[in-house]
Amino acid sequence: MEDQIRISDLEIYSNHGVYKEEKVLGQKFLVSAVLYTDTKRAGVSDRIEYSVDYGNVCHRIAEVMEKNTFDLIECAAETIAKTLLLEFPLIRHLEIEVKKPWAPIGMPIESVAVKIFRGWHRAYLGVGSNMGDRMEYISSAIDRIEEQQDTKVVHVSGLIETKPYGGVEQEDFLNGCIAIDTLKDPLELLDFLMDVEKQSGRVRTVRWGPRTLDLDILMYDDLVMNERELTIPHKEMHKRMFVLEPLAEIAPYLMHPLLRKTISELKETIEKE
Ligand code: A4P
Ligand code: MG
Repeated sequence: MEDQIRISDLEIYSNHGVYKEEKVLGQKFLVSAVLYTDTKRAGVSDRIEYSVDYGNVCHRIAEVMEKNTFDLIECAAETIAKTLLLEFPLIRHLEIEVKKPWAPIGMPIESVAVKIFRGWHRAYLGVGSNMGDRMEYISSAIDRIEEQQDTKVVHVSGLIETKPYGGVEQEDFLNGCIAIDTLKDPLELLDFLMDVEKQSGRVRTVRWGPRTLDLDILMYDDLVMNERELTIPHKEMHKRMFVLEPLAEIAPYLMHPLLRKTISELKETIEKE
C-alpha cells in the first residue's frame, strides 16, 4: 500500500459548465484529492520539505478552478491533475474528484462528480538511426523529448554500432535506449514519437528499411496491450540484441511482463543462441 495525503471537499466557487448562466453566475464545486507520495521521510524527520505541502496544493487547486472557465468538470479534473503532477515532484500518482452539487439538471440531486486517476509512467524507448548524421538525429530526438513539459528523460544508454537486422541490405545502425517518465498515455506517446521521427525527415518506404530515426516504445510500466497501431511490450524486443544490450545497461532488472524474465536474462538467452 502506498502512503496517501487526502484532501476532502475543498469548496471553491467558480464558473464552469456548458450553459451560459453557469459561466456567468458561477456555482459551488467541491474538489477532493488523494496524493500518493512516500511520507516516511517526512514522518521520521518532521520536516515539511520532505513532504507535499497540502496547503499549497489546495491553493493551486483553487487557482486552477478560479482562473479558468471549463465547460466540463472532466476538463477541470484533468487540468488540476496535470498541474499538481508537474508542480509537486514528490507526487507520483493522484486521484482528483470534482463534485458539482448544484448541477442544473432540473431534479433534486446530491451531486454529480468526475473522479480520475493520473500519474507518472515509466517507459523505455528504443532509438535507432542508419542514415546521415546518425548521432545528430538521435541526440536531437532526445532534446525534443526533454523539451516536453510532461515528459522527463531519466536515463540514456550508450549508443552502439549494430549490423542491420531483418534481411534488408542497408547501412549499419546506431542504437540506444532511453528511460522516460511521462504523463502521456501510450497512444499519445506513440503520436508524439512519430512526430519526432517525422521532424527528423524520416520517410517510410521499406518496412525494416533504412531510416534517419526510429523510435519504438519497448515497455510502458508493466502494461500489456495489443491494438492495431500499438503493441506493448514491443513484439520483437526480446529477439533483438540491438535493443537488449543498451536496455540492459540502463534497466537490467526490468521485468518483461509477458515472458517473466529480466532484461539481463533475455539478453543472456539470445547470447547463448
Ligand atoms: N507499432 C506497433 N507497436 C509499436 C511500438 N511498441 N512502438 C506500430 C512503436 N511503434 C509501434 O513502425 C510501423 C508501425 O508500428 C507504427 O506506425 C506503429 O503504429 P514504423 O516505425 O513505421 O516501421 P518500421 O520501423 O519499418 O517497422 P517496425 O516493425 O517498427 O520495425 P522496427 O521494429 O522499428 O525495426 N537493425 C538494427 N541493427 N537496428 C535497428 O534499429 N531497426 C529495424 C526496424 C530493423 N533492423 C534494425 C533496426
Ligand atoms: Mg519503428
